[in-house]
Amino acid sequence: MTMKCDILTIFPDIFHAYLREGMLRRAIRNGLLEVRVHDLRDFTADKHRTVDDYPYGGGSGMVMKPEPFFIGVETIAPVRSRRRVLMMSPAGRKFDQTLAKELAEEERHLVFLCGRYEAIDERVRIALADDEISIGDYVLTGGELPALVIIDAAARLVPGVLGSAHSAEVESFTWGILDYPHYTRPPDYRGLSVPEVLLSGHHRDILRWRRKEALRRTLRRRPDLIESAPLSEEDECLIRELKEESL
Ligand code: 9D3
Repeated sequence: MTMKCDILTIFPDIFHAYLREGMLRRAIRNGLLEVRVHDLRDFTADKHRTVDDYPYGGGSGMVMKPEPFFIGVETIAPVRSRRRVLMMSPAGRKFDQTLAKELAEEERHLVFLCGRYEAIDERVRIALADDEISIGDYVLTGGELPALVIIDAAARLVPGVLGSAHSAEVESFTWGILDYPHYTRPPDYRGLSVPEVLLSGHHRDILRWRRKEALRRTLRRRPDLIESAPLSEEDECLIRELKEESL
């Protein structure tokens, strides 16, 4: 299964550098990910290739015109049933791992609409967008980084993109909780030692230690995640231990 992405933006160059490196580059080379970046100005009709205009009703800031988005989407993905239009917007649904998984499994072309300036004309949201997505409660200068964040998070979940032994197994281990602490050589660095259990070679003890440390971190830093994480009987037992040790 290939993930197919089309991006509409006034800054196409932003995408190319990131997509040329690392795991996404490999995914593209292996045909597991297709990304086409389109310049929104190519879908304007006037001499100045205008993409923004003054807001009706007044106020500060410019608004992105609807026409380039409509013409762009209808040109690059003309059949409605074969596309899913994702509008990048600070007012959208908060992006999370569940949505990343859903997009990784999407059969339709994913069309990312990236805005700049103050806003995108409301008719784009009403008549063109299927989803409106935010990556979090902080203010960016446009939708390009959000589109890259979403593509990055979803693409690594496409089967074959991550090394296959790695992906499913390891991620189900820590799904919904924080990761355990990791160490590599040397065993002592500037007096900071690697926990003995990791050098012991006792695989069951190591698994138990990792799970407990992951739960410890989660209880300390993100207790909200514990509520919704899928926890086993053994996890509940480890949590009781941690609470007796007062974390
Ligand atoms: C007070 C009005 N501002 C909304 C918070 C206007 C505004 C600021 C920044 C409108 C758009 C932007 C640019 N941001 C995005 O396009 C964006 C975004 C973001 O800023 N944060 C998190 N997710 C996203 S998705 C698109």
